[in-house]
Amino acid sequence: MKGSTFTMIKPDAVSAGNSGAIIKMIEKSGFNIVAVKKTRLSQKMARRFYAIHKERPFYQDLCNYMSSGPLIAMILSKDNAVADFRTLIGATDPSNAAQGTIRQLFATSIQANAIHGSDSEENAVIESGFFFSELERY
Ligand code: FUP
Repeated sequence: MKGSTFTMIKPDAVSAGNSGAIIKMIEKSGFNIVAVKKTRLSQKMARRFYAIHKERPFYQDLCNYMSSGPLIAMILSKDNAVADFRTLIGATDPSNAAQGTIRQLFATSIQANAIHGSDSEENAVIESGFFFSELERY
């Protein structure tokens, strides 16, 4: 069954000029881009997006970083989209990311890790709603 997931190409990858190469990998892996938007998060939006991490020591740094420059938000569709996309991006810490994954190729640290991928179908819907209205999605 076709599923969907949500991704952001993070500020480090956008500012390094890697967004084209990353989108090419995503498309070559069989994902269809349903919606795309280049935008910048305010500090307030970053805090809301990562609210699940608000008790973690890295929360404030993460919010500062995620609001530091433009990012590219996308909704992607594919069979088994959430799990397959997590495989394509690799582990959170690029030093643990498998060879050939997006984070192994493009991430520079655990914080500046190039790309986000939703961890469940439910969060994919919530996160997509953060950036896209129903009209933009369909
Ligand atoms: P992931 O699902 O792989 O994006 O990872 P998490 O949901 O665990 O973490 C979300 C983001 O918090 C990461 F992408 C980067 C940041 N983070 C840190 O900055 N430091 C950490 O120790 C862990 C995560």
